[in-house]
Amino acid sequence: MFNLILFGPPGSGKGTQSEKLMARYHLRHLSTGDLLRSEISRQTALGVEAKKFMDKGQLVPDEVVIGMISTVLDEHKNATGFLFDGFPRTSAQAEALDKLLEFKQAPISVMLALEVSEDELVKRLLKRGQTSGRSDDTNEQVIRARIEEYRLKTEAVADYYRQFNKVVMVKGEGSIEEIFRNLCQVIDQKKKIVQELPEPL
Ligand code: B4P
Repeated sequence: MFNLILFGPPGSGKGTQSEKLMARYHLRHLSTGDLLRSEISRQTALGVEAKKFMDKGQLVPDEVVIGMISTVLDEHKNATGFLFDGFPRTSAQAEALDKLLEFKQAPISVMLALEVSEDELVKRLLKRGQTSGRSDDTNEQVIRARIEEYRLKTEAVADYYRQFNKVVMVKGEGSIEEIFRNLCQVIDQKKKIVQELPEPL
């Protein structure tokens, strides 16, 4: 099983690159942002609660997100690997994910961290806001609050995986194709290493 995390600030290209990576590597895409937006559009109790936080640019509470991920992992027991997009976003989520994956004896293989300047992030998200209908993309104050949440609570998640030597930084500015090629290069290398490892006893 090959599990990877696509990491980076809001607007760094996680959703965009996930679409392409999923098609190439046949991984199951698991985007907490998409899952939460689906709960919102179905007006479930979870969605109503999550919307209050998302509209302000804040992270949704850990217990809500972890419960949601645990359910999806259970629903896809036979997946050949997962691409985690936008999760984990706090150290508590990272620890919970490791525990969930421990049962499957399938730890995270690599975290790919996209690096993009703040000005570029704001520009991209405001542009997406013109067409996406996403309320969290239309207001610059909310966008800046999301970036601030990232700096305060999410950036530390990279440090968590760094202690296991799992983080690879990738430049997230340039053309979408160019960034995709760089991501694929890292994945192909890592996959080769994983395939060469002996099966667990
Ligand atoms: P997410 O849905 O995860 O989305 P995001 O971080 O806003 O953006 P993403 O990084 O995927 O966007 P992309 O760059 O692809 O989160 C939304 C909210 O949900 C969070 O604020 C939070 O409230 C909540 N949430 C989600 N997960 C959570 C969790 N685990 N815990 C708690 N709360 C959680 O796209 C941005 C734009 O850039 C696009 O328009 C794209 O076309 C463009 N773009 C991409 N690559 C480009 C490039 N190379 N050049 C130019 N433009 C590019």
